[in-house]
Amino acid sequence: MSLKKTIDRIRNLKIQGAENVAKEAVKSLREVVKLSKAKSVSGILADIYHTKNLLFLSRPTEPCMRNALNYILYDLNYDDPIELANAVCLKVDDVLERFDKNQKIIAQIGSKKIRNGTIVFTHCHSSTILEILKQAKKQGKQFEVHNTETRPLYQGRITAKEVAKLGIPITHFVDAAARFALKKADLMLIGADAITTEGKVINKIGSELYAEIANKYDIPVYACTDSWKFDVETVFGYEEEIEIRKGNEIWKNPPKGITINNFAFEKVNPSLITGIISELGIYKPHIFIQEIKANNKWMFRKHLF
Ligand code: RUB
Repeated sequence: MSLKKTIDRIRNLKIQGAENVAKEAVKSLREVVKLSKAKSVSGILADIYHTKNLLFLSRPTEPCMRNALNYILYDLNYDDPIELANAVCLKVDDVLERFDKNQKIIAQIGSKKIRNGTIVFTHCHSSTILEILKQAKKQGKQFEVHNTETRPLYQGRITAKEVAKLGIPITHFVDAAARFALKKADLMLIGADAITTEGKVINKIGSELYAEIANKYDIPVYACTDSWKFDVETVFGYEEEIEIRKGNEIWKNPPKGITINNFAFEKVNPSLITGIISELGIYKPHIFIQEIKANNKWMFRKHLF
């Protein structure tokens, strides 16, 4: 797929979910490097940095994509243009393998939270949550899923279809009925788009509201995520309103005089989160941040920003 097409598809949410966005972005960088007409190291690097900047802008709320691209760019010290291009392609393969491997680890850990008879509540569409459910099913567990439609773009329908395809019973609720969906649930599992430096989980709008309801009913809440969702740049602060999308996603032609707020994401307070499940294990949000810092030192290199 061309870089332009990938960028359009990320912007229009045809490619959605943090890990899918990151994977498609790195594949796109590989394509640019393979097709680059540059004959010198500086020429290829210029193509790489230009591509990276365009991809960063395609969905600025996705640190997983930024981390994946930064990882590829970090320590690229080559004098030969062919060696440089090959190194980028190998690093892309590394990153793709890493995401798949980590999702399998997260699925192993997360599936332990599901027992026979468990009702899992989830919101939006997360490839990580899907992998956990798939793993629990593979282990022969009999359980059910409750999920929300996730207006305005109905990513919950993607989840519902994929869960049903796995042969797991699923009950689908409108967003406003989440209290009913949660009341009978035993476990809330959500994905994450970002983890802030304060340990807040950023995920689809509604996530904090549902976590509050889950807390009220003593239902454990786990955010399930690759550690590369950590957003180093929150060091510089993250606005309260994250990714405000076009109003016409909610109401195509509203009468004059109506303001539409279409917030795509929200922060979930760490106090509402029982644990963050990642490839590093299960940790309370503040410990998770310490683990990320210890395991991903390259992320903190200033030149990457
Ligand atoms: C998707 C969403 C997902 C996270 C995690 O929002 O909020 O829960 O991205 O997904 P959108 P994954 O549809 O707006 O991208 O676990 O696949 O990374």
